[in-house]
Amino acid sequence: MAQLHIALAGNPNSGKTSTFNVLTGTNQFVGNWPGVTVERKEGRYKKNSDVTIDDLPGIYSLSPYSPEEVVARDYLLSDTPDAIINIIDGTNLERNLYLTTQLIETGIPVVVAVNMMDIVKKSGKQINLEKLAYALGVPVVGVSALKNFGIDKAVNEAIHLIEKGRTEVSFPHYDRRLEAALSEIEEVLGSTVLAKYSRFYSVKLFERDEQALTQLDLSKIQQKEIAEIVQITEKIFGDDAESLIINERYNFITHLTTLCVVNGDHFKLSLS
Ligand code: BGO
Repeated sequence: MAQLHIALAGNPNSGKTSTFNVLTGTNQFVGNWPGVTVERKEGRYKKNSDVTIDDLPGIYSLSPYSPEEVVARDYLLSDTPDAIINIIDGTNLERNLYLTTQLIETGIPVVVAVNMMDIVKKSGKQINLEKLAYALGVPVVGVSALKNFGIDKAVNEAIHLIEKGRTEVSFPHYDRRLEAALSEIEEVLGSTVLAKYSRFYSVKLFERDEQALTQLDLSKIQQKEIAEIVQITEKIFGDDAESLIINERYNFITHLTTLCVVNGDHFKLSLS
């Protein structure tokens, strides 16, 4: 079997380091990402040396606003791991799912590992992982890095996704007027980007992301057409493009959590 690369991605404090340590034990290499003083950690999976685990820096978003975000994004879009395990803090789902929506948009196979399940269970909160998986369109596994449960299952899910190969990827779905604009941008991009990255770049170009604009080296005509699409959509929504995407991500996440989470208090109330 060829060496498989699985990246761990997540917010700071989501439990990435703890997960990485459980997966790799002492089998770790620590260095820096090229050109920046951001720590880079890589290790072999203890239970299968054909699998390399790359620990990405803790990030909240894939915008190019911090060295950590730039490093993570460059790695995902150029070195491209075979799969991503997205570690999210189950006690703080809403905030953590913001990055999840962006990771899924990279087109790289994603497994979501909902960490801190030991705390979630004690709190009485219930997260319906099956529903979450269905609504996100990716496998979701409940884990606790502290108690070492579920983590191997997350890796096995990732390996399974890699072996299965690319099937139709479903992305978080936004307001239909925004979706129409994103499809138009994808059309303008055509073969400028690999098909698997076209959703990611259409969203980034909609946001007027400087790094995406520089990287893609678009023709003047493409730039003009995309600028027009963005301006028209901003007029329709009466909001600027970047805020619009942020709002739509949060609308999607609110819908998800309403569907998948029952808080301990609500549960008790409904019984009384
Ligand atoms: C401290 N369950 C519980 N209960 N805690 C967890 C779990 C889990 O599944 N996973 C991680 N933690 P990192 P990033 C700490 O360090 O892996 C805890 O940033 C403390 N430290 O032990 O570092 C983990 O790499 C003193 O907690 O996250 C750590 O993503 C008191 O979550 C924290 C209490 O995990 C962050 C906790 C001196």
